[in-house]
Amino acid sequence: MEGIILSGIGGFYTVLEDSGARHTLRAQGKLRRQRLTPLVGDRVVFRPGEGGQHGWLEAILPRRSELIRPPVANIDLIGVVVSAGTPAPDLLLADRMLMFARRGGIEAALIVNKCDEDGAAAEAIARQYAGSGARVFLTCAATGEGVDALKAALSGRVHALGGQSGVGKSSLLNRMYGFSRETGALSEKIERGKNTTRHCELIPLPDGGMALDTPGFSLLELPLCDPYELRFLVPELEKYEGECRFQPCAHVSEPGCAARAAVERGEVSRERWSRYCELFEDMKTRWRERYD
Ligand SMILES: Nc1nc2c(ncn2[C@@H]2O[C@H](COP(=O)(O)OP(=O)(O)OP(=O)(O)O)[C@@H](O)[C@H]2O)c(=O)[nH]1
Ligand SMILES: [Mg+2]
Ligand SMILES: [Zn+2]
Repeated sequence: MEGIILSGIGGFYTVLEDSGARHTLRAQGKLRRQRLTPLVGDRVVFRPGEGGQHGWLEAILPRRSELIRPPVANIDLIGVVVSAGTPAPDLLLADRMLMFARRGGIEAALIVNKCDEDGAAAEAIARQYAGSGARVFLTCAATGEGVDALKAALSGRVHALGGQSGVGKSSLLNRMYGFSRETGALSEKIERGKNTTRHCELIPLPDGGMALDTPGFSLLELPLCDPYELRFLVPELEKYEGECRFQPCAHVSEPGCAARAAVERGEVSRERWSRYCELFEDMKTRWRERYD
């Protein structure tokens, strides 16, 4: 039989069969020995259990896409959620997530939530990302503002919301789809670890799409690569490929850099560019030390 993994908790996977039936499965030892970790969103081949017993997950079908954080397979679109108020937006994290998505060929959207807390900050973030290739949405899960436009863009697609804890991922899903997923104030999450989403969960929607709620995170390291490859993951900079005096040009501090000139003219966001430079320098160090 074939189905899709909706969730995986403590080694037990809930799989939705195409007919609508749900099954509880464990991964066969074969998969573990091959170090194949099933991900939420995976299409799998399985043998159902009998008499109240769990069944066995036998094979993972080829993935259309794959992300590490959040750990999900086969999504069409990742919504990178940041808050315009609290928690203070970690835009370096958002940039890394966008780079991951681009590397994996997954469409990305930037969702600036909690616009009610600081409208001016929300607008400023939106401006930074205007050339990023990600569609930008300004939302307020508390009042519902901007949520319809987001819902329309996600309609019929397999989409995950990811980002820091407390930015309102679960709240946005509740608002868009009438779910009652647990949400909680940041202070509760930090102090008592309460009301936080702990597992990735895929939720089929009536419009044929699927929504994924994922746990918040704050650490994300880009996979090791030649630092000169990073420039292809930043659409604003990639636009100037081949126009710089030196080739290849990292668009960091080279003289005669066309991308850098565009930053000076105000055509490329200076904030986005400086964060890219930071990521480039980090990667340069990791690349140099890769055999240590
Ligand atoms: N003012 C305001 N508060 C919001 C908004 N959206 C969510 N919140 C609140 O922010 C807190 C965190 O929301 P959650 O939906 O739990 O955040 P999350 O991103 O799912 O967090 P994790 O599950 O820990 O990753 C809750 O107290 C929400 O009520 C918003 O647009 N405006
Ligand atoms: Mg949540
Ligand atoms: Zn350049």
